[in-house]
Amino acid sequence: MSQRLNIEEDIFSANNRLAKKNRTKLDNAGVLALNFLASPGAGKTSLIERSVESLVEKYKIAVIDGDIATSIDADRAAAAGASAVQINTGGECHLDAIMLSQALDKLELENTDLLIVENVGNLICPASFQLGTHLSVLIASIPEGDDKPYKYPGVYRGVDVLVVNKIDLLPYIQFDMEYFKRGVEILNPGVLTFPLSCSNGEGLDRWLDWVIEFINSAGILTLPS
Ligand SMILES: Nc1nc2c(ncn2[C@@H]2O[C@H](COP(=O)(O)OP(=O)(O)OP(=O)(O)O)[C@@H](O)[C@H]2O)c(=O)[nH]1
Ligand SMILES: [Mg+2]
Repeated sequence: MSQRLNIEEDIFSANNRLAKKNRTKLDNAGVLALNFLASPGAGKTSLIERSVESLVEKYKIAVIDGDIATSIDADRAAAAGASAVQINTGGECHLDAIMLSQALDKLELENTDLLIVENVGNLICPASFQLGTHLSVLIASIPEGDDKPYKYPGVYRGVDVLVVNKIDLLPYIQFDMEYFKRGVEILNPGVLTFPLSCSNGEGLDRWLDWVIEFINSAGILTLPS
C-alpha cells in the first residue's frame, strides 16, 4: 500500500500558523499592515513612494520589500522617508510568513504606525501565501491590459482593495474600462477601488485619505465605500 503525503496542505497550514503569529506581533505593537500585490512594474514601489512622501510627517511608516534580487525598491522606500527592509527571496516568486517574520524582527514595530509590504511582482504565487497583514491591496495598471481579472481570477478574488494605476496612459492604450470592471465585479463584487496615477497625482488624494482612515482605524477594519 502506498502512502500519500499532502505536502501542499502542510506547507499552507504551517505558513498560516506563522502568519497568525505575525498578526499578533503587529497587533501587540499597534501596527496596521497592508500587503501590496501586483505584476512586475505595475507601480507598487511608486505608490509606496507617493504614500510615504505624503504621510511621513504625520505617521511613522515602515516598508518591507520583497524581490528576487537587489535592494533597489527598499532604497527607494527609504529615500522617500520610510524605515525599509529588503527581503531577497533568491528566486522564490512570493513572500511567505517566515520571510515576513524575519523582516519584522529588523523593524522597530513599537515606533511604527503603518507597515506596507511590497510582495514579489507576480499575479499568481503571492495570492496563496498569507503573511499576517491586515488587508491586501492589488495594484493593477493600464498597460497590463483590461483582461487581467479574467486571466488571473485568484488574485482579483482574494484582495480587499484594488488600485488601478497609470490612468494617465488611458488616452494612449487600448483599455476597455467597462470590460475590466465587469471582470472585477464578477470576482470581487463591490471591492473598494482607487483609479489613480502615481505619475501625475490624479486620484492620489482619495487613496491617501483612505490610508489615513486605515491607520486611524486602530484595528476596527471597516472598508468605506
Ligand atoms: N505612466 C505612468 N508610469 C508609472 C506610473 N506609476 C509608475 N510608473 C512607472 O512604471 C514603472 C514601474 O514602476 P515601479 O513602481 O517600479 O513598479 P513595481 O510594481 O514596484 O515594479 P517591480 O517591483 O519591479 O515589480 C516605472 O518606470 C514607473 O515610473 C503611473 O501612474 N503612470
Ligand atoms: Mg517595486
